[in-house]
Amino acid sequence: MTGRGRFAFVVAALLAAGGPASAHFLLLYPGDAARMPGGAIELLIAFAHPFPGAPMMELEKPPGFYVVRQRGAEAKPEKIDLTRFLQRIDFMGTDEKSAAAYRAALPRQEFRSTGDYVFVVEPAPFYEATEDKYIQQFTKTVVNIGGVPGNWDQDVHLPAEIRPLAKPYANWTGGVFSGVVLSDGKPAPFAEIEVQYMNRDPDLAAARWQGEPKVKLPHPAFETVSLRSDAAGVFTIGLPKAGWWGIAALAVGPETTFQGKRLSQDAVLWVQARDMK
Ligand SMILES: [Cu+2]
Repeated sequence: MTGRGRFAFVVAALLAAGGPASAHFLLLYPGDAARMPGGAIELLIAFAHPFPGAPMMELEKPPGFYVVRQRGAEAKPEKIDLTRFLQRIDFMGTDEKSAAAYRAALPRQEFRSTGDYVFVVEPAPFYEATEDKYIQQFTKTVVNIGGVPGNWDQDVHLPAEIRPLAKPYANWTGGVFSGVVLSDGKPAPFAEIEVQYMNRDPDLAAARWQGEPKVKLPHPAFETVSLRSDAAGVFTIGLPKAGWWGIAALAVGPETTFQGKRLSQDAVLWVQARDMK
């Protein structure tokens, strides 16, 4: 191939693959984050590109899946292991290719009390062949039941973690959201952060994305919003559209190698915005 031909081929191949380093996000999706007591909670755990909805990546059964809950301001937070509820499914991407993911239908009686429930997934490192490295995304989604706040702002002591500076489950569309990127519990200055909007909601029963995309990109650069934390590890993003926003701070964890290859220990936090109406 000529230089130009080869360039065109490489570009086409990269576009077909969704780009070499297109932002990966571990999904920890609970439906609505702010809920009333009594409803069933079902979570989806999948390794995805939430804006385009494809490709889906094969997710190994996560070794860590738990909730840290605080039922009322005076109660002590308690950690409950949830790995026994993990049920393997095949989740279909928007490219009509599916990959292993997990569903967890949680017992109603555990979620009757008001307060905060910080759900956490600690996955095994995932080998990303296109980058010849491992990715391990420590992921949190905070659910509130009944409006009484609890431990939403308390760390769960992950190697890579985002500490919310606002309730992650009570954000208006058009507002801003702030957090602190933590590496082993300490603020991570100038950390690379990627943000993606979940452009379709998952349909858990059908194990695929539902409906049409909610927004159209004006330009490919908008698929992933990129920013850095400041000198104190703090970042702020806007939430211009109702729905779920994934925030990933890349390679902030202390481990940098796994099985002789590079390892990126990322921190992911999911935030839901809801319309004023
Ligand atoms: Cu990717």
